[in-house]
Amino acid sequence: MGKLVLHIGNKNYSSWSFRPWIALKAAGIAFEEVLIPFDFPAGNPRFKEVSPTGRVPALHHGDIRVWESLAIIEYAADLFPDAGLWPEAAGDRAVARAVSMEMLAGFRALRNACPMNMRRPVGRLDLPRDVQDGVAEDIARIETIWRELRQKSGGPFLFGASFTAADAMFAPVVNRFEIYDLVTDAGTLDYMAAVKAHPAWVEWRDAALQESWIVPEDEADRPNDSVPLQKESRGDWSKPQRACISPPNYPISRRVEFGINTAGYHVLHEVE
Ligand SMILES: N[C@@H](CCC(=O)N[C@@H](CS)C(=O)NCC(=O)O)C(=O)O
Repeated sequence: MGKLVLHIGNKNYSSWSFRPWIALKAAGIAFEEVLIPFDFPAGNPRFKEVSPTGRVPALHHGDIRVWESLAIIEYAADLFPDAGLWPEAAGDRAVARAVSMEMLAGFRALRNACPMNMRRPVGRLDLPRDVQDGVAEDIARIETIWRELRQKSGGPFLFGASFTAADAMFAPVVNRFEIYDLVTDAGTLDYMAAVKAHPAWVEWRDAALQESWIVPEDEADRPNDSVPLQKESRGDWSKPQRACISPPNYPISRRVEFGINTAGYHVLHEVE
């Protein structure tokens, strides 16, 4: 069997890349990873070379190209039926696929307002009321899924002792719940702790923390256009991580360097 090559985006931000990556890792399936960073304002043109949608993740296996996170997981499960990507019992497998599909197709309010961000310090967002309501609805449904499945399986993961593809599909939500301080339920926090302790999670997170790219659109705390740019002296930054990029909606004459520090997100410098 030829090697599997998984093309992914930044580990700090790319929630869809994270899903098949952690599913394959946790199942012990060997693959090579190619990281293509989101370091261009209008998306990286290399995404189009590896994926027909111009989006990552994308899996290459010889001549075969598979895009869409869940399709990648299904392809791997076809290749490695004994790897335990899905739960063993047919009924459990059906439910695992159903909740994975819910994740793939839904929870848009949460996904839009609260992007995955492995290095963001924990802190609540000040969201407009209508956005908050949508996010709260998504959180309630996800907590119900997690609670019911773990009650039935005995946990610590959704389908019992092993981390499955369903856990992988929700892994980025664990990060969102944590960094935006969205949940307090003991069972939810217990599930999050189990996922975060998984060696595959730790490996991804540690690599994410080494990255220096800043993607303004994925920084929930970014200043928006109605807020005047906050200029800061570079000297004030004890350990700045910065990238010379501009959001796509900024006129080219207002190219800016962005930076992030423990207090959050700031514009460092405006480039003429
Ligand atoms: N439904 C797709 C979503 C893929 C997706 O939106 N990927 C993002 C990264 S997390 C992307 O490639 N964005 C680049 C762009 O939109 O230019 C999947 O499940 O794989």
